[in-house]
Amino acid sequence: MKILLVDDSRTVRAVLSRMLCGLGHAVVEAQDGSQALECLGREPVDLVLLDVQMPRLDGFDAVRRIRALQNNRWIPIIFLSGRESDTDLEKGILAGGDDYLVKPVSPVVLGAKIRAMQRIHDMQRQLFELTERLAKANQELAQLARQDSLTGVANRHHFDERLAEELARARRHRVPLGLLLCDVDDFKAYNDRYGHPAGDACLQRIAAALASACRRATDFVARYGGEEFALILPDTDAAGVASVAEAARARVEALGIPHAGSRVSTVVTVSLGGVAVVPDPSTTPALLIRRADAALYRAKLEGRNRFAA
Ligand code: GH3
Ligand code: MG
Ligand code: MG
Ligand code: MG
Repeated sequence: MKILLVDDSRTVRAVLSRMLCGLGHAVVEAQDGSQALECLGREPVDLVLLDVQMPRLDGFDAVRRIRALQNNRWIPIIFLSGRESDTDLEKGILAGGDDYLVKPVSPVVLGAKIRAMQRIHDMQRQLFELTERLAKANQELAQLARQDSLTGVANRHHFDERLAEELARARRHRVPLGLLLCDVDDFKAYNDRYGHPAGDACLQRIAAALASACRRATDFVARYGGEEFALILPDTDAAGVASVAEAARARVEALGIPHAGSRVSTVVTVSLGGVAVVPDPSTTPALLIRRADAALYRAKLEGRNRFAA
């Protein structure tokens, strides 16, 4: 352990320092409370041995200042006092010390007391590391909970959250909000012919193609359902929605995934329905989805592999 030894007597420091080194610890010395504080600000130590009677800042005041200085990181502090006094012992503990020994102290007692503190200190470190790992795991979990596990794009839950947020933002700033719904054409036939695992792989490539069709960092792709995707396009008017839709359609087609069972092409294609609105107070997420879905239905009716608004 790295121990900060605080005592105004040079002789005492010399004796204790030798004792601590003999016990296998590294020692940093300070001759009063303010020097101790300076030292703690400069370098981290694992334990403080603190004299009580010292000029300027005494041990009791020093301990209060040390505790105030450390926000939530505990460091063991043992008083090494010249006075055997129950009142001082109580005062020292109340001020924030962890133990109170009387000088002269035997190496055996000092070693054992340090060992006890070391145990708590280690436990604290483990707890700290565990807390950090837990926080990181929680973050990862939160991320996973918003992600579609097959395609890696946002899931339905995340989509619902984002759509509500973007709708509120568009209303506040009186700017248009675009929404696209995208459905794979004749996908049942694709699964039937190539198998479900190939269908899954196909969905993964389509998700990536849709993401690559988004030009702005604020555009947002989600898996809306089985073989349906949704794109939220903030600050995008009808012309912008049509242009992203065409880019998305073209990119999926350009993947060139063979689809012999398709009624409209030789490769996998998608149909898209879109809407763009400057929302007013009556515009709800459900209304936007309903309108995009109606447009998607028209795109299907009009022959698939196309966009309708
Ligand atoms: P349409 O052009 O009218 O959209 O025809 P479709 O065959 O795509 O429409 P339908 O809704 O009848 O079929 C959707 C298919 O998508 C059926 C379902 O098995 C498949 N599907 C949904 N989710 C998944 C998935 O996660 N993986 C795979 N492989 N297939 C899926
Ligand atoms: Mg002293
Ligand atoms: Mg569908
Ligand atoms: Mg479909």
